[in-house]
Amino acid sequence: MNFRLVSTLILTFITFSNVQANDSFSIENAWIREAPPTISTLAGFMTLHNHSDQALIVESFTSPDFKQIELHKTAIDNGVAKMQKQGPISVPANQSLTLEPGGFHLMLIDAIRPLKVDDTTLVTIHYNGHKQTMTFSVKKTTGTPPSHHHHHN
Ligand SMILES: [Cu+2]
Repeated sequence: MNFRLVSTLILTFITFSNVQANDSFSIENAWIREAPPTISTLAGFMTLHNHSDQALIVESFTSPDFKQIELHKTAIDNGVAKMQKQGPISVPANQSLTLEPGGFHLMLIDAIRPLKVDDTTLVTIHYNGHKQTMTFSVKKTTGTPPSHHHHHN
């Protein structure tokens, strides 16, 4: 059986358990925080598991539904949450990186179509000179409101 077909079958199967994987890494709980329709820049989260024996260098992200995607990190500076754009990040061999509210997140900039709760979007992860497309689901906001997630350059 051809390798591409096998990976497609595996990917299709595990999407239902909320884990998506390829030979190098898997992602778990890939979600985008719902925002009011007037807000076109959204925050995305996931846990990235590198289950290979080499560093996973995540270079960039793209999606057909957003003009641009950046990797950000929220840090508290003098009591104020500020987001900093990150360059390519390295997840060491057999380690994980969690993107979660208050820490690392994807900044999905300028949505091309409105996304509501339960909608999904495809995000392509560019890593180690390869790419892998994963599905993110839009979920309701939990915890702190996304007030600091306005558009910024
Ligand atoms: Cu951000």
